[in-house]
Amino acid sequence: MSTQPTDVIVVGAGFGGLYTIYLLRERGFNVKGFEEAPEIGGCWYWNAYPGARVDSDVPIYEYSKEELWKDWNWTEKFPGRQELRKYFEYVDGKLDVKRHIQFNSRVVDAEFDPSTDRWAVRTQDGNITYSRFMVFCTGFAAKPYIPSIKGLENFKGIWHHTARWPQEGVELKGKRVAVIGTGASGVQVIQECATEVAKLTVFQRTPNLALPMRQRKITEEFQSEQKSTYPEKYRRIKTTFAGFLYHTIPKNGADVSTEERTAAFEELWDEGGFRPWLGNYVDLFTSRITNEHFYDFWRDKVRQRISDPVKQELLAPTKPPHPFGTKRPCLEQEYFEMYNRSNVELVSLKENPIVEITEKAVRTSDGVEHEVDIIVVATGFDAVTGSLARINIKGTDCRSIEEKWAPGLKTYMGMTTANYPNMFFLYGPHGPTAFCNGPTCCEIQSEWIVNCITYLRDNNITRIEPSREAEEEWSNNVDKIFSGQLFSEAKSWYTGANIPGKKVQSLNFTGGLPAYVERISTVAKKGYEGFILSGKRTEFTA
Ligand code: NA7
Repeated sequence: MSTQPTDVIVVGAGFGGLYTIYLLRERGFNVKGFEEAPEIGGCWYWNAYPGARVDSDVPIYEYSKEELWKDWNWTEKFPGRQELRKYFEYVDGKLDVKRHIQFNSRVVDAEFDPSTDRWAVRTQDGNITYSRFMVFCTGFAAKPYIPSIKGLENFKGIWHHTARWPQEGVELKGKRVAVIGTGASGVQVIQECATEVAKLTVFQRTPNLALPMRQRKITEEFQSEQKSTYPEKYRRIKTTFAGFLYHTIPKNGADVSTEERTAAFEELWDEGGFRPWLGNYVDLFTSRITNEHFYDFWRDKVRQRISDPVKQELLAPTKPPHPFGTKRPCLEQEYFEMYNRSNVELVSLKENPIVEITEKAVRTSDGVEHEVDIIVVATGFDAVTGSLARINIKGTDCRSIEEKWAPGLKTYMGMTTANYPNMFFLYGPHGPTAFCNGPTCCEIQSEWIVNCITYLRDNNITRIEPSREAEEEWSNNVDKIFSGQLFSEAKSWYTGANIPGKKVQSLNFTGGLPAYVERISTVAKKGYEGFILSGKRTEFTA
């Protein structure tokens, strides 16, 4: 058992965790990191499934610090997992953060001691570490969701959830493969393996309104030429709705002529990536008219790529399955063309749900036994809150965070929650998380949190927590913005509706990054308005 207290414990070693550790160390704090995985990379370690790739393009899916982009070059506009993992190693070579992290160490519980204003944090090996502050950088997708499908445990072939795919891979070539789920993970697996497997059976519940990735190779020369523009780009992405390099079109799509709208949609489509989603008309998420116009445009584009009319209707239905973009679209590379292959079968679970998995097959309600060798379970995550709720974090009222949030999510600015003093989290509940490029969101929140902890140290304050009123106001604000949008019409991880029994609500701040940054900056400038600060003037260890 460790008794030596530290200043700050950081949980998680992905984008957020590494940057937070680095900033804290540079400010002179004694920092200790815990990471469940044996290596750095966060979600890029865990999601080892075939075809895993980021949906943000170069140069925005990386740190904006010059030391880290100056000599680093990517090979593709949308980098794949292997390259991302090399990038994390490169970052560590520059920032030297690994040495602060204890790997293979899952944090299982944490308890706040009001008599010392410290957290006692226990890892699965039973060791306890004491710390003044705790920062959870556990991401939004740390708790995989595996639905209870009758008989899955009896399957004699190989099956894995995409986020627990073996690091050494699984040979799919020549095999009969089933993919359950067509979210971002399912789509990537499908388009990656369809050309090499003997047979691919896709079990789809809801079609993915996927957008063209427009992937391409990028050379070092090209990137060298571009690098003088990076500082301005990194400044600009923090001013856009979702941390990308484009703003929304500052007009209502519902108000413009059909010709103007179609021309705008064509331009968005040609550019591809997330631009048709996050750089579309400003009323895309609030106006059903604009949303349906774009859905019709998307459907007609996609249908041209699918030869079988039955598959056309299943993959790009006449009527939208949900408003476009209210469930996360993913980026695809010839995903729809894969369904023109004779070895790819599409099973619609809406008509024929899975009733059982037998020793060698997936049986659907029409009695068909789909015999397979491998099942890819691409059914997503208990997202956003699940990453924290799976840890037994006890606050001042002895309730776990899971218990606190069960009736309704409450946070202050998506980084703190009442009754959990000295605890911060980033890229999680009530933050801009689901609508913000990951590294951008992590940098913004991480800098805010480290500035806050520095302020506390410099003012000999040993305890901070949001007031109930501040938490209530922020949470109501999140709900209010959300209620004026179309997001509640989709059953997705954005709202918790993908998990049976989970309360359906907005898990994310959907007001856009500029509004978020404005608010958190104002709170800091006003001496951390909305927080209760108290001090015992105990020394920090640093
Ligand atoms: P997602 O996007 O939550 O997708 C999960 C998929 O699994 C989705 O198609 C679901 O259908 C399907 N699903 C879930 N439960 C079932 C059951 N019981 N039966 C059949 N199909 C099911 O997870 P991903 O891992 O793809 O992506 C998560 C995020 O990670 C992604 O958005 C990126 O930000 C990175 P449904 O749509 O609910 O009908």
